[in-house]
Amino acid sequence: MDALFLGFDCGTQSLKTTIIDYQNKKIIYEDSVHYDSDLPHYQTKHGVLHDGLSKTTPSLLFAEALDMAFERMIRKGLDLTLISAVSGSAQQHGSVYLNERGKSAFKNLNPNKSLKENFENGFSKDLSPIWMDASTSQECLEIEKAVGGSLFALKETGSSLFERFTGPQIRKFFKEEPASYKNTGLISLISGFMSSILSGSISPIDTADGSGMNLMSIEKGAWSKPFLEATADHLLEKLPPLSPSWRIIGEVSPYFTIKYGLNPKALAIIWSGDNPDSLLGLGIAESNVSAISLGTSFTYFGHMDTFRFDEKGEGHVFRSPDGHFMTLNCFKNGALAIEKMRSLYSLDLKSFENEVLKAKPGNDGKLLLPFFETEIVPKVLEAGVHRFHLNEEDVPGNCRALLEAEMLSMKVHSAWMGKAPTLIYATGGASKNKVLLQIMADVFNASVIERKVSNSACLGACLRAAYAYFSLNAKLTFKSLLANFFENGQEEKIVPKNPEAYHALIKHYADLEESYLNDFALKRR
Ligand code: XUL
Repeated sequence: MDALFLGFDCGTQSLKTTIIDYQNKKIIYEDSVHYDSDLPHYQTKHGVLHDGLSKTTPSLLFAEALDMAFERMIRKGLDLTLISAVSGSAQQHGSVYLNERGKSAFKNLNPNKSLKENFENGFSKDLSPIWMDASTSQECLEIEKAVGGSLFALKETGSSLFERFTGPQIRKFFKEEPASYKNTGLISLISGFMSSILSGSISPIDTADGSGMNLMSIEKGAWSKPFLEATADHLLEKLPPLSPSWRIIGEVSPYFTIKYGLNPKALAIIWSGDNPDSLLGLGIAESNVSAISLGTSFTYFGHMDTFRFDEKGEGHVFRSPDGHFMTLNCFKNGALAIEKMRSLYSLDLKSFENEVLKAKPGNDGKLLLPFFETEIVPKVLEAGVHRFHLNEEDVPGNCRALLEAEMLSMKVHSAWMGKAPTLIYATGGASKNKVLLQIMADVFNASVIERKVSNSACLGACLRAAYAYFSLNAKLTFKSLLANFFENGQEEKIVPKNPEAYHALIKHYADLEESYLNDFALKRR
């Protein structure tokens, strides 16, 4: 019998479900529960309750969405006795706060009630702060000061202090609602909460998602004493343990077997974060392969065998779900900037690509800094497009300069990782733009393959579940697991054609960006 694996992705706006048939390399089911439209009583907007800088989602919503996802599988006639293992991904950083009642609910889930009823009155804080929250600047400063500076934070946790990270969020709760903090029996990530429901026990937090908390020693994969102490009193008592991302927690909770006919022998695998799982879902478990997600913003995913960090603190280093390390750099001026450039010259996508092709690779040294919007990497606080040796009237020059700048910036800001990729998987809407992919191949001097994966986080969760399941009986590597599932070698490969056109330009771009940022910093003094 073929083994089927069930994976979820508890995202910002929806809970997605995927089932894969691993042996036949097939996704056999995909669905999503949309929080705003399917669970309107929580009154979320795009999955979120907005209150100034504070961005939250009711924790009960996640539990209710899980029931709904199972109800839909049953309605579609799926036979859940065929599932061998279950796991999931969740939006990173978001936290769930349970009181003693909620903490003990996992092992006694009553199948005659809904998950919502099982967890009612089970929270010491009803709202989960999520990754969009930016209300903890003060707490970031306090923690940074207490531990001795941002360089130590980078070395110890893989990231400097960020508002959306869980530690600063916990500190804010501890300071503002001390009595509720005291009544908290368990603080988990959204991934840990969901994993606890599915396994019917208190699930550990996996070290990949745990890396997004500013609480974990990234090299040791263990809670960091100085960070625990700097964050809140008695924090260790309230946190679950940490564990690798392939941990089998046990068999699934009887709640799901009795209520939905899920295979009682199905294994509940620890959940992880959406970005770590996306790395697997894109097929990456080795350091010479990277992925670039070309969405509204562009995200660079890198894999590292050993821990390194970016001294500038622009990106993040997480544990990867295969036990190594990964990096994530988000560039806001991605497809959004291309759209703005197209509207500046009234070009549809095809004519934009034609304009780019009129100028030659390297653009005769014409460059632009593409900050149509403020930027995350590098940190740019004021929007503005800046041209060098380039006139605004030069349409081909501007169109090419934008795509080259986007790729040059990624190259420059991933250089700290040490090892350059020889293969890049391009994914997301703009990966259809073959002109952009050719520039990517040339700038990185790497082959580029378009990866058509609709939900890499869900797929990554299924693949992690498959790894844990198969590892019970055979010695397996993530690399071989991924190679068996993805039809590697069948896809069209874009190879570098003009890498030499960018050798000098990479340095020019880096110098230009640095001098622009220095000037800007001087002006603001
Ligand atoms: C990563 C981050 C987001 C969320 C989105 O650091 O904040 O990508 O994981 O779900």
